Amino acid sequence: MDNNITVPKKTIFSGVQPSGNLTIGNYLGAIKNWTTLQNEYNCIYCVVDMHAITVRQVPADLRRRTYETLAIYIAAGLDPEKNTLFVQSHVPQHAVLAWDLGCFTMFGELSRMTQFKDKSRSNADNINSGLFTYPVLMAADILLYKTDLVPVGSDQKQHLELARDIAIRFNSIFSDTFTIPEGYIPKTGMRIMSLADPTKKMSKSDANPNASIGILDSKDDIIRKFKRAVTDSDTTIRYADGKDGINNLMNIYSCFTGKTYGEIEKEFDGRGYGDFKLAVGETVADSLSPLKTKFDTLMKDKAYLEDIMKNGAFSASRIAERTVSKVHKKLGFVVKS
Ligand code: AQP
Repeated sequence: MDNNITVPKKTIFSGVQPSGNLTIGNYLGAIKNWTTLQNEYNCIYCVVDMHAITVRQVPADLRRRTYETLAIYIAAGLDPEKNTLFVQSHVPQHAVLAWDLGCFTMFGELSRMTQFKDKSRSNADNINSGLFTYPVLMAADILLYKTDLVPVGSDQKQHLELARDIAIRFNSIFSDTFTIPEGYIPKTGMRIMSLADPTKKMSKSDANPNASIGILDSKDDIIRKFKRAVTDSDTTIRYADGKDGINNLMNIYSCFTGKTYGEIEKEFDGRGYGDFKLAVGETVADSLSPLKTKFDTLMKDKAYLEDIMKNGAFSASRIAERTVSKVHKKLGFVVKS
């Protein structure tokens, strides 16, 4: 029996838009889970700046947040030696493949995307075609790297399903080209909701600063925002239908402490919402504190961050170029001599 057979690691791809101050939704729904995957998988994590411009950005803020997002990845525990970390616009094949895939994506499919509908409502003065074709660029991001698994929050499930449909469609027309990606959606932290309206997801671009908890918020701000979190008029801390605000706080508390809902209910038996909100605020702030310290150190060393961006883009480009040239051959494009 041959004991030297090594099974190639599966590839994981994911990213966050530098479109605002990253929230605990981005942390619990995405980044925190990525850190548990880096030893077992071939991980590629991108700062998706091209996605961010589907909504108007202030250029200086976008630039700063791109550095910050990369620094948060590393501060959260992603080792640049083990993961490919890069900035999307540094690998132009993302845009090239997005164009190709757009020609295999139906208008009706994009019209059904709930994020497009939500963002059109919140950006009524700027419903640009990039906002509409956002899922095609996301499909290109994923399919460029032969991605097996995509760890995203449940809010991105619909986009991931579309990426799979596009890949299956392309493969069935042109023979096997793309790996069909699977979702890797965490059981806990799946969907962190807004503190101002717990029926809506927490978003970094929410205009109301009290609706979200930023990963880099100060302890005082975190506690203050949790104290103001919208809850119901009941007084007992229990997870139940119709208690969206408390359910959300229990989910957040559970993600940071590892406690089950039953354990949380027991811990706060006979105590009021005020006590519970304070405990959630303190726990979240204390848990994020080491990340913030590391982030501050990293942000003082731009050259280090730029080095990581450069190395990451180099590794990513090598794979992306191969995929694009394969796709172009299949499409019938003349290969550049
Ligand atoms: N509230 C959330 N709960 C769980 N997961 C979430 N994610 C985002 N919000 C939540 C996950 O974070 C990853 C990166 O998201 P993104 O930046 O690419 O886009 P998004 O989903 O649109 O995130 P935001 O914060 O809502 O950004 P804006 O406000 O700019 O649109 C994804 O894996 C997502 O699932």
